[in-house]
Amino acid sequence: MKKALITGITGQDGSYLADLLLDKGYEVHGMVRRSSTENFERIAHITDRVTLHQADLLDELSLINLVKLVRPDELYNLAAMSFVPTSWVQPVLTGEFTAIGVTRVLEAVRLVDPDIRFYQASSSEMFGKVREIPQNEKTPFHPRSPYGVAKVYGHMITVNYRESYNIFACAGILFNHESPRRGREFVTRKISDGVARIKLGLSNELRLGNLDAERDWGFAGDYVQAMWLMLQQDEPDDFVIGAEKTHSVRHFVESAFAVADLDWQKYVVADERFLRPAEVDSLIADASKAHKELGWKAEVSFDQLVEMMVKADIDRLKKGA
Ligand code: NAP
Ligand code: G4F
Repeated sequence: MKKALITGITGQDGSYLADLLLDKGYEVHGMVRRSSTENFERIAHITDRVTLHQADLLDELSLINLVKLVRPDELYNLAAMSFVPTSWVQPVLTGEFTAIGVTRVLEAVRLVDPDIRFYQASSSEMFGKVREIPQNEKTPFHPRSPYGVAKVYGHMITVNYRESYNIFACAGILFNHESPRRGREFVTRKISDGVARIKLGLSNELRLGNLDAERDWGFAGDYVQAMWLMLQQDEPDDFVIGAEKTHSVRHFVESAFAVADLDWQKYVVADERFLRPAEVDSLIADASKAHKELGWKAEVSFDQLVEMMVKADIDRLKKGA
């Protein structure tokens, strides 16, 4: 039985990846940080099938001890401060988690067992003010937020540990991926939750920022498959993972309100508080390398994703959750 260790198991991707690895027969271990209240909502359905351990991206010794204790075959580093607007409010902490945290995890791998296969959650935010359309593995980076800058560091240190120490380290450059388990502050979930509240009479407006921004959105359940595939290859490498279609936030809004038979223009209010100091205007992936070498492609379409998220939020709110 193969053993996997997931940092960030309580997050959206960590929970889908744990589901996938359990289905594949892995022994799954998850790293969680200490909190005064438990935050296991997304993994509630599998807490009896995974082993959770406390450690923190800020604490090197806790990471070394964790890797020593678990001795995984594969380590998926998904933990990070992942919300772009917060990265302007807490730029130093974002760097500690999302940039230096990657080095701390890699050091734990190098010191304890350099044969552990390592996955780093890199991001399309690294492309930022894009230098070419669509974006592939060779597109230069131009991040537009402290989060994007931190992810560039995490990406390059992963490449560097592969080149310096021959560690099987891969980085997946993932474009935006969403689901009913997405954090409610991210725009897609904010919209699906907002539509559900309006539909059920719990709210009468949805306040949003830049409706013109364009993202390449896919379903998180599809994207964790790509993470696993990267660690099953003969050689470590980096891959762009995306749906290869871009849509504006406005189009997501229109589609989500349409699922609930509502006219979005009656409810959406422009709110400057949600504008960013510097914006990533438009992202679209060229995932041809992943198609060719991993045999991966996005299965869930944009329309299916929007419908899945809106219906899940309506069902959840009807149950009073
Ligand atoms: P998420 O839902 O925000 O989950 C982040 C996870 O990191 C949570 O489990 C969180 O734990 C954990 N974490 C944060 N700081 C930590 C620390 N100091 N020590 C230990 N754990 C810590 O993010 P996601 O959407 O699943 O994304 C997973 C990864 O992929 C992130 O690195 C993100 O930056 C990256 N990424 C995401 C996307 C996307 O579209 N979703 C695209 C590209 C890259 P708590 O539950 O305790 O907060
Ligand atoms: O949903 P978002 O907050 O995601 P963003 O900034 O693209 O980042 C996500 O995807 C990255 C991959 O490219 C990940 F690395 C990162 O961890 C995260 O998962 O915002 C998407 C777009 C932005 O252009 C934003 O300006 O939606 C626009 N937007 C408009 N109104 C809003 C809002 N975003 C949020 N969060 N809230 C709004 O009210």
